Amino acid sequence: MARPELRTEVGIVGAGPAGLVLAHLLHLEGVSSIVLEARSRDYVEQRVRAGVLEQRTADLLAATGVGERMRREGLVHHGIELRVRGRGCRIPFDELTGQGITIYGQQEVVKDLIAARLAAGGEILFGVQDVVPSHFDGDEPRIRFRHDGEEHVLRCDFIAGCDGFHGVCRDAVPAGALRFHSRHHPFAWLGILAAVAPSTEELIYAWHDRGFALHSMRSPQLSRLYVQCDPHDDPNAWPDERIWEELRLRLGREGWVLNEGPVVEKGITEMRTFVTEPMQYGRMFLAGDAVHIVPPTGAKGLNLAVADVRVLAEALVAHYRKGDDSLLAAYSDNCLPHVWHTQRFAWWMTSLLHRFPDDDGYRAALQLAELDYVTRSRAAATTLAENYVGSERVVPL
Ligand code: RFL
Ligand code: PHB
Repeated sequence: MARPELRTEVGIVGAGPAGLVLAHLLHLEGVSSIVLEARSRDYVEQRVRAGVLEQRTADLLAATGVGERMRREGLVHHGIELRVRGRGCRIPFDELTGQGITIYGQQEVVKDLIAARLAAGGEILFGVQDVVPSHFDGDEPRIRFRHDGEEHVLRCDFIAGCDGFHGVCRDAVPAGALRFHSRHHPFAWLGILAAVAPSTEELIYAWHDRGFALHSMRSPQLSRLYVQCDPHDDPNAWPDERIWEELRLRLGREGWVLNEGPVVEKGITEMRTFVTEPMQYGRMFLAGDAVHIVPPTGAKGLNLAVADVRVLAEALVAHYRKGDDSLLAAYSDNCLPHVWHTQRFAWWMTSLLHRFPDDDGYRAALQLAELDYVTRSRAAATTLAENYVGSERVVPL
């Protein structure tokens, strides 16, 4: 039996960083929304993903009242180390750019945003099924879905498709209206979360003959580490001892000891590059991983999702406050320059640091020369630093 219809101004699909930040920003400006999320609250609050917040992202969370725990528990870093065949070189972000990054798990950001939305009386429906957005080519978009075994229809003025790469909103747009750019990389990351104090104060990105490795962290008691692996590898082929051995080899530096401890989470992440153009169709606006994926080497996905929804929130607020739809019409054009700049940086970091299976030695030699240049030249180091910490949003020329 169909239940009474629900109504809101902006129907948001997905309670990841994009959907939750959008709902929060709209609420602060008096625009109503309902968030529909396929997973349970517990699941989205435990999903281990990103860890690096650009200064702009951290500043936005703080300025909009959801940064209190991040300020207390987040780790502010002022640089990273590039470690090449056992030699380390620090890229001092603060000295080169005056900015830093904050290490704070994506799931912590998600927890803080959910708590803030619910405390403010916001509606997030978890565990919804069979979400079908429709009628967004006209003035009365709808989202059909099932919740607790009942059919519902959410009527709204606009739909925000924030449902990630595997969501339904992008695919609901008529065939041919969007263009896709997609690349698969010939490697993947095996990531672990280990209950042990990090062996480093700042992140270490390592180039090694055996492949890339990354030492990150989540807290003074929790290390997050990655090794480059084959995209077809079975995680079972990577028992803990093999992972630690690769990490010791790839991250190794004389006099430096890698702390090892119980592995509490393990997973393989494929490396994908993906961009959708345009990012809108009628009254459907797509944001975050639903429209673009960057390989994780530049630590940008979450930050890019937040950058999109800032533009979208401003455009929706202009519609409701001033009856001005010009920013909505220009949403995609206003986002894409920043999306492509971010793609370029993530591609550059990825190409610089990974071993390519078909390399006959030429690519590795170029990578080593480039890494040498980045560590010798202040200009080259600044290029890395200013992209990593995240510039102001790149706007159309
Ligand atoms: P999300 O986080 O995927 O959220 C989408 C939400 O939509 C829900 N959903 C649906 N809901 C209703 N109906 C449906 N049909 C639905 N289909 C899906 C999903 O359950 C989910 O809750 O996308 P969003 O919000 O765009 O956020 C993007 C980020 O999650 C992503 O870009 C980052 O995690 C990428 N990333 C990193 N980004 C950074 O900025 N810094 C990093 O250090 C960083 N490290 C990483 C990363 C991603 C990684 N993995 C696992 C892909 C490290 C890794 C290993
Ligand atoms: C992480 O902490 O999970 C992390 C850090 C840096 C990256 C990617 C992931 O480039």
